[in-house]
Formats: sequence, C-alpha cells, structure tokens
Amino acid sequence: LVHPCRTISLSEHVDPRGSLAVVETDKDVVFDIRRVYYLYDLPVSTVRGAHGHRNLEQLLIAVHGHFEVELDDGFSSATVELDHPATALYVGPMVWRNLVNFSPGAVGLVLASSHYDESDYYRDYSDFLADVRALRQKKRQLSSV
Ligand code: T46
Repeated sequence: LVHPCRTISLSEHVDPRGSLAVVETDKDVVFDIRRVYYLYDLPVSTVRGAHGHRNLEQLLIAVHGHFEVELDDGFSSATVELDHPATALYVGPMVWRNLVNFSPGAVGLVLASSHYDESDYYRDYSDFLADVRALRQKKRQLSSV
C-alpha cells in the first residue's frame, strides 16, 4: 500500500447470535479517536473524498456492503477494496484519497484523530502534490546529513 496506509484485521467474535468486531485505541488504532462519522445513502456512481489531509489520521471500515479506496501518496498509488466489517483501512496524513464504486446500501464508518477542521484539507491536487514532494525532499536532505 502507499505510505503510511495499511489494512488492519479487527478482532471478530462470531457465534450463533451473529458477529461483533472491535476497534480499540492503542491496539487497532495508534491515535486517540476524537470524531466518528459515517457515509450512507450513497449513489453507486458517487465519488467521496477527493482530497488529502495535512495531519488527520483515520480508520475506514465498510460496515455494510463494499467500496474502493484509491490512495495516492504523491509518488505511488494503490486501490484497496473494503468489503468486510472486520477489516479496517488506516489512512495517515499526506495521502490523497478517493472513495469510489460503492455497492448499493453501502455504509462507510470513519474513526478520526481530530475534530473537523477545514484548514487540514488539501482540496486541490496540485497543492497536495507540491507539498508532499517538498516534504519528502526535506526528509531526504535531513537523513543525508
Ligand atoms: C475523508 C472521507 C473518507 C462536517 O461538518 N463534519 C465532518 O466531520 C465531515 C467529515 C464533514 N462535514 C461537512 C463538510 C461538508 O459540508 O460535511 C460535508 C461533506 O463533507 P466532505 O465533502 O468532506 O465529505 P467526503 O465524504 O467527501 O469526505 C469525508 C471526510 O471529509 C474526509 O476527511 O477522508 O470522508
């Protein structure tokens, strides 16, 4: 996957009454959860996201149905299909994401590290690209001294 994203298998408790999946801070998520929101009533051809975040960390879960998350860290890209309530996708800072190909009735749950803050968003892809590349350049220079 693209840096620093990864999929996480959540612990699942399955018995004849049904199934239960768990997300716990310090185990499944390395950030404190400060906000929870969910996407629903989504037209199948919709595109959500289409932006990046400066600092926000999130965990995305398809709690019902399935959808794809296109990830781009400015250097490489990858597409992840979320199709099970016990699989989460961690999306870190400085990653452009598009959520696409929602199944009918899909519900996407998002656990986020901070409150909603419009100034944390990159809404323009070329601004995102310029900053993410400058950041990588700075890191390279720092690691070579
Ligand atoms: C992300 C993807 C997966 C709020 O007022 N509070 C909130 O916490 C959020 C997330 C949104 N809003 C308002 C802002 C807009 O007026 O709700 C409206 C729709 O938000 P947005 O266009 O950002 O929704 P998505 O689904 O394109 O993106 C959201 C998150 O913003 C984003 O961080 O990663 O879901």
